[in-house]
Amino acid sequence: MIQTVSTTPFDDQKPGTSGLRKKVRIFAQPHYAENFVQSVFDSLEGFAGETLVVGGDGRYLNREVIQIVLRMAAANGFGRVLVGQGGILSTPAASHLIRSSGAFGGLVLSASHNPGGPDEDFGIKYNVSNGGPAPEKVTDAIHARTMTIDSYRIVDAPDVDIDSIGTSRLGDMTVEVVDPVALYAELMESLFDFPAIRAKIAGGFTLAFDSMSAVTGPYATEIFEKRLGAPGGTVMNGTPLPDFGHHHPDPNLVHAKELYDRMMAADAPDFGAASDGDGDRNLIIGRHCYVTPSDSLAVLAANAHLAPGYAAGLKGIARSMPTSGAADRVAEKLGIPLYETPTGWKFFGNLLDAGLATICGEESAGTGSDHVREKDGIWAVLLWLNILVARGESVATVMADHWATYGRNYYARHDYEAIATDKANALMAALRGKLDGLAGTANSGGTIRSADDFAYTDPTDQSVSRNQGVRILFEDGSRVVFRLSGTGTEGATLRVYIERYVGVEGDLAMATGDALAPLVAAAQELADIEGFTGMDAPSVIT
Ligand code: VG1
Ligand code: CO
Repeated sequence: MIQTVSTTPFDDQKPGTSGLRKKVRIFAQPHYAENFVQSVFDSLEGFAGETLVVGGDGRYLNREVIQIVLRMAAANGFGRVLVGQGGILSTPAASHLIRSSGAFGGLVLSASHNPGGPDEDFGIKYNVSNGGPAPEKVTDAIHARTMTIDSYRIVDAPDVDIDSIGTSRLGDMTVEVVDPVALYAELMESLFDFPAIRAKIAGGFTLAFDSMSAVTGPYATEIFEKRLGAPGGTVMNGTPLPDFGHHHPDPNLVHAKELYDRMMAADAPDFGAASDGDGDRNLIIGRHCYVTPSDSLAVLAANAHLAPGYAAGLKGIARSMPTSGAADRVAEKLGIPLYETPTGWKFFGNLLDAGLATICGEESAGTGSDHVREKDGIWAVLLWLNILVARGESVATVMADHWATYGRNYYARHDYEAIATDKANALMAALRGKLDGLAGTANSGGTIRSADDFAYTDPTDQSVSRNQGVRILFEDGSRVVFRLSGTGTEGATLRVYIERYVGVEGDLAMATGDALAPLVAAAQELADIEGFTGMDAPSVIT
C-alpha cells in the first residue's frame, strides 16, 4: 500500500528565515506540500524506525497537511509519529516534545505571525533532534532536493483520527495523539515560582493575555487561568481559529491594538502580554508602559536569577544583530559573553547546545532560553511575572530602574511592506554599493564610524553566513540597520532598524519618535527609500 507518485519540481521551495511560507493557494496545489515534505525526508539520514513530531498553529490547511505528513512518514519508514491533539502544537511546545521524547525531528506547520485563512499564508518548518529549527546546511540541502525531486512516497490509507488522545497504526508506523499542553505546562512549572505568582494574583494583581485567536489559547488558559488562578477572561481571543478571526497574529502595537488600548486605559490591568500565531513570540505591556522587545530581553537577562530555573545565573546572552545593544550592557555587567547572530532562531541552537548562552532574543518580540530550542512567548511572560513578584514592583518601575542603571537604547523598527521585489533588491544593491565609502562621512544622524554587511561565523562549527543585513554605525554609538524580510509571501518587506543609546546621565524619558528623528532622516538620506519605493512613510512601526 506504499505508493510512489511521480512529480516534478517547484522552483519556489527555498526555506526563508523560518521555514517555507507561501499562500495557501500555492500550498494547496497538487504535489506541492508532498514535494517539500519528501525533500525534507530525502535530506535526512538514519530515521528508519525513529520518532517524528508533527503539529501546527491550527491555521487553515493544518489538518490536511498533517494527514499528508502522517501518510508520508509511514511510507518513508518512520517508526512513530507524535501528533498534537487536533493537530495543535505551539512552536515551543513542539520543540519541547521533540526533546523530551527523543524524537529524530519534527515538522512544525505554521506561518507564525503571517495571517491565516484560504487567501492567506501557510508554512512548514523542519526542526532537528535538539528541538530547534534546522540549521542552514540542512535547509540548503532541502532546497537543493526540491529542485530535482521526481517522486514521493505515500501510504494509501484513510485519514487518521487526530482528535482523540491515543495510539493507532498507519502501515508499519505508530501514530500517538498526545495532549499538546500538559508536558509544556509542566516544563513551565519546573522553571518558575508558580506558588508565588499564584499568591500575587490571588492578592489582586491583574493581567491580560491576548492569544490573538491563535495557538496559545489552550496553553494560556491552562497556565494563567487554571494553574495560576487568574480569573476567566484573563485570556483574550483564546480559541485557535483557522483564520485567526481575520486578525493578523503579529504581537505588535499595530496588530495587538486591542491589548494596547486596554493597557493604556485608566482601569488597565497590572500586566499585559500577547503572543503570535504559533506561540513563540511575546509582546509585553505593563500598565501604561510599553516595553520594547529589545529592552524586554535585557530586563529578563538582568533579572533571570530571581526565577528558580535560572537561580544559578546565565552562561551567556545571545541576540540577533538588529536587536538593540541593551542586552550587551547587561552581559557586560554580569561578566558573561554576548553573542550577535543573524536574524532567525536557527542561529541560536548551536550556542544553546554548547552551553555558551542561556537566554536569547530578537527585536521582533522573540525571547527564549535553553529550556527549548525555539523562542517561547509564554515562557517570557512567566519570567516577567516571576521577576515582578520577586521584586514587588510594577513594570514601569522595573523599566525606569533598568534605564537608570544601564542607560537607555531608544529603538524602533520601520517596516515598508509589499514593495515590488525588484525595487527592494535595487535599494539594497545601491546601499551595498556605497558601503565602502561611508566611513567618515556625515548626515542627519551624525558622523558614520563604519558601515558593513553583517557576516556571522558560528563559534561552534565555524560555518559562515553572509549578507545578513547592512549596518551603519555612527560615532556616538547610534545605528541604522537595513535588511529584507525572509518570511513574507508577497513582494518584499524592507526592515529599517533604528537605535540610539543615551547613557545614564542623559535624558531617559524622551518620546521614542523624538529621540530617533535624526536617525530616521539619516536612513532616508542613506537609502533613498522614498525614491526606490515611492513610500514616504513606513507601513508599520514597532
Ligand atoms: C521575522 C523576524 C525574525 C524572526 C522571524 C521568524 O523574520 O524579523 O526576528 O526570527 O520573523 O519569527 P524576517 O526575515 O521577516 O525579518 V516567527 O515568530 O514569524 O516564526
Ligand atoms: Co512565531
